[in-house]
Amino acid sequence: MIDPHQFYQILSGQNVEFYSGVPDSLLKPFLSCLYDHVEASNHIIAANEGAALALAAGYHLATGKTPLVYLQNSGLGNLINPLLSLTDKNVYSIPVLIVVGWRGQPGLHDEPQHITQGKSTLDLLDAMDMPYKVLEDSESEDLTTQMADILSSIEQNSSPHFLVVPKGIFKDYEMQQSERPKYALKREEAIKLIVDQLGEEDMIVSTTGKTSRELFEYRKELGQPHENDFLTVGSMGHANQIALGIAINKPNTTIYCFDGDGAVLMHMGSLPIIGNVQPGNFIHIIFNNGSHESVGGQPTVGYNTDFLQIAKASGYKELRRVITREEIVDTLLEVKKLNGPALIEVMINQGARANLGRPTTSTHDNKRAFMNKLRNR
Ligand SMILES: Cc1ncc(C[n+]2csc(CCOP(=O)(O)OP(=O)(O)O)c2C)c(N)n1
Repeated sequence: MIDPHQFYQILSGQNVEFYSGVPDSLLKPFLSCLYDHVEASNHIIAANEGAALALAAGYHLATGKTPLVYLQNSGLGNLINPLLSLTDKNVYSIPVLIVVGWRGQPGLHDEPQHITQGKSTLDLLDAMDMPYKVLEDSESEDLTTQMADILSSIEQNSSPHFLVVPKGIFKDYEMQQSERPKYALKREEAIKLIVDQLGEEDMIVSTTGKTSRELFEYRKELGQPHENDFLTVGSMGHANQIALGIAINKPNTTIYCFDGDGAVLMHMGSLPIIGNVQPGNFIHIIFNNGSHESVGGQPTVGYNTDFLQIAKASGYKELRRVITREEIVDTLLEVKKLNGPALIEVMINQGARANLGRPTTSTHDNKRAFMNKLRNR
């Protein structure tokens, strides 16, 4: 296995000094190491993968140097626009090393949202005429030579080059800087409290990552079916627009969107769309733990972002920020009687159970049950 600190030292020894990306669980050891060793102005966790590449392009324009962009292969869709219309050799020809975590690699078991993405990752790179190398477990000397070859080819061609990282390549890395709890609850406790306040007719669209997993497990614990919940297992950042599409077309049903701060930041332009459509039956709940908790806890700018002011300026009608159990319960009971769109920001700590499971029903069953429940309303 590759020591992430050694990998970082190899890169910095070859003048890679600027890093930007959206975190991925497969890259977690390397990203934790960057978080510990790179000063904040040279490591920017971006809103989405395309934004990370644009930031990196700006760095190159300002310095002439080669930046590194990192992402999970789920983020290739967000990356491709600036990849092909900004950094591509036929446009501005910007040198950049792009490190991609390879979820859903053929032959390895993974969740449904990673299957097609994983199968087509290398084909997509081929189709876009992008040079790539699949990172192999190598000794440090070997790795130094490999990275030197890749970086010199990037500089010679002045264009992007991918490094695809399979599962389990990096050794563990213990992050030195760790978050201290600031708030009363973790996400799972807050989700349980909120679900307890909802009625049999209320429907939920939950965001990507552990939010959906915790919601699924809570229904199981309660002995309830999963038919009220649409679990957005992939498509990070889009849960609130799925919820909006439902809210517009089922005006007699209250639609709750359980969102994450990282997910909202990823496609924040969606908030003014909700505010302008003005669905009275839409209650948007952001679980703000200031991090991409589901993929390793890398920080977002969530704790420093005033989501309430943004939602207000976007046209939301009701705005609440809650921290304690009592505030959550009282606010839910109050807001469900009002006309939306409403935003409730739940300020929470990082953290999740180590034994948290994954949905055991299929995505197809989830969709069918959810649609059946909505029918005839
Ligand atoms: C487009 C895209 N980029 C990255 C990922 C990997 N990913 C899955 S969950 C997640 C973090 C989500 O953060 P947030 O919305 O704040 O929720 P939290 O995990 O903190 O509850 C990331 C980065 C993804 N699934 N899709």
